[in-house]
Amino acid sequence: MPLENFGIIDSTLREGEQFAKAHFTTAQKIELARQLDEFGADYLELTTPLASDQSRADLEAVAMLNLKSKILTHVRCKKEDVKLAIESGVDGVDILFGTSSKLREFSHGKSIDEIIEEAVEVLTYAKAFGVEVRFSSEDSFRSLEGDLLKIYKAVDAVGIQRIGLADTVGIATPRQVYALVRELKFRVHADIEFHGHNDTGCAIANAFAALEGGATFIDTTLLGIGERNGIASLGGFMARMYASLPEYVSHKYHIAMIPALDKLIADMVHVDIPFNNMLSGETVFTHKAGMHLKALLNDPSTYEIFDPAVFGRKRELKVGHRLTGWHAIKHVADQQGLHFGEEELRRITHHIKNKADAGDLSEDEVVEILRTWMTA
Ligand code: HCA
Ligand code: CU
Repeated sequence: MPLENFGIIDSTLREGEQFAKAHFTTAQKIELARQLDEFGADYLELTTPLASDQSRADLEAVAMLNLKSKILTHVRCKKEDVKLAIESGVDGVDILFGTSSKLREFSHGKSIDEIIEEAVEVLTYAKAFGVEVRFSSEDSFRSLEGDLLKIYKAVDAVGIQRIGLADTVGIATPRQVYALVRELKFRVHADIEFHGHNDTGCAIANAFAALEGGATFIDTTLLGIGERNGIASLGGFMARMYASLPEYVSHKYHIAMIPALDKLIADMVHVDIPFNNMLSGETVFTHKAGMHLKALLNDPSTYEIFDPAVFGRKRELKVGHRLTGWHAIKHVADQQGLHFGEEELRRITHHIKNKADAGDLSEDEVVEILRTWMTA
């Protein structure tokens, strides 16, 4: 399956609002919508207008911005929800129904045939308004495959735009996602969307596997915020896709915006960007071990799949520690205009390693050692 032609449905303003620490003001929602639009998100999904009066007003305000990103809202499979969504001015509705045995037993108590009957009725109703319609089965990966396929075939026959698979509890593995999407791809005409939670750290891998299986839309949020530990992050997913399809991704999306977008959301929800966060984490372009530094100084692609400059970041070399090597020390010395022979550099490096056994040295301290050595 070709991976090109995938699109982003960013749900920072819906799934992201379900993050424990999120509470967006109207101004923040507008700011996020504008920034995500500038980034190039194909769709933005917002909280249902039924959530609260302010949610409804905010949805209307964002829908009125006339962004390039299409505006979706996420509603229950009910006509009154669809009606209110459409009155709010959205381009499409994302309709959700729980299909797993757990949700059927403990949440809405409906049989598969009842789900199909209601879904077909509501989807037909929504479609008649001329908006885009998506149907998704909550907790798809703990639903029986036969049930899912039966439901999807029935809703596909209505002629909707997208069918969604949701790994609501983050239990799916990449192989399972690939297999289910592929199976579905043979049976439905609608585009396939994947929404995956990150409870076991598989959200991005699962999203990628969904695309390999033939899905074309992936749900993301900034920094991955959402229920519990969230879903696939926009930045992480872009890192994955840029590694696979650099031209397509950099042409379609403003990937240089990712670190700033991550910072924007981190500030809004009062968290730090995790140190290891793809593309925007503090240490993700920092290299340390002597062997890495040596090769990297010859050619950065030895230990980097991305040029940090593409994301407005800088490569950092950490040299003042016991894992350092003489090539790295030579690099620092050369930058200072201090030139030593190899034997001497090896002795200096040995000295620095000994000192650093007691704790890392700053670059200034390394420079100081080099200067003193020169004049000694
Ligand atoms: C929710 C559930 C959901 C829906 C996903 C979807 C999930 O919080 O309402 O509509 O595709 O993870 O199942 O986010
Ligand atoms: Cu979710």
